[in-house]
Amino acid sequence: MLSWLPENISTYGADIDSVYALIYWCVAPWFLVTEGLILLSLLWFRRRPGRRALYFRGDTWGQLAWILIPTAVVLGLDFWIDLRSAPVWANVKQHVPAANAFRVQVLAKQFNWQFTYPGPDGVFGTADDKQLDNELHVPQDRDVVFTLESADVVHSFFVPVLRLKQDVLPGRTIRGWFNATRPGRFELPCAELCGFGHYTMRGFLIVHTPEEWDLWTQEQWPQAAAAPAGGGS
Ligand SMILES: [Cu+2]
Repeated sequence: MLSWLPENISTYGADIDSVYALIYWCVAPWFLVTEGLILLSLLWFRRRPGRRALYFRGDTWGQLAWILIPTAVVLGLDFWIDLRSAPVWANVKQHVPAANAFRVQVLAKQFNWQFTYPGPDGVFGTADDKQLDNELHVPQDRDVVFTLESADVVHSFFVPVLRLKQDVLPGRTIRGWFNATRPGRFELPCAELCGFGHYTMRGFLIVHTPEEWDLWTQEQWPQAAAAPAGGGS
């Protein structure tokens, strides 16, 4: 079921997929039934000699039932989806990340992603900040808190394997979080048509195991390598 979805490597991805599946199973049978009825009606009630079309005013309960019952079913399914998706949405939007969360700033611009890392002191706007284009390095199994800003137009921060997509709006700072559960290198495209070079606006999320993470931070901040391992938070 839904096997065409990309792999999921985020802590909240399975919940989002379950909402997808619920919507899929609500919509797919309904689609087949309605399209089937339309096709059947086309054949069954097609024009034939001596057969006149009838006009239904819909003023008997028997006729109204054709409208009211499907409406009730659709509303019921809608509320079911709302009920199931509200806690998932709340977790993605209102989760308070762990105290040891890794923080990174994202600046979207025509046409690349610029990531700013706070360095070993964990504070932005200091001398050990580091900027990388199109490479978002994060530790595995740790909350990552990011802020999204745009230097020009609307972009969209999209990481399919995290089930994460968020528009980036000029003039606003939008906060988000994720927690990646598997190491690897994953695509991070811009999902909003943002200009002529939109198709080239593509970065990568690189999730490191704890050992790789220590190595990577030592490479990036060799002057801090003497400090306790696991820095860069
Ligand atoms: Cu873009």
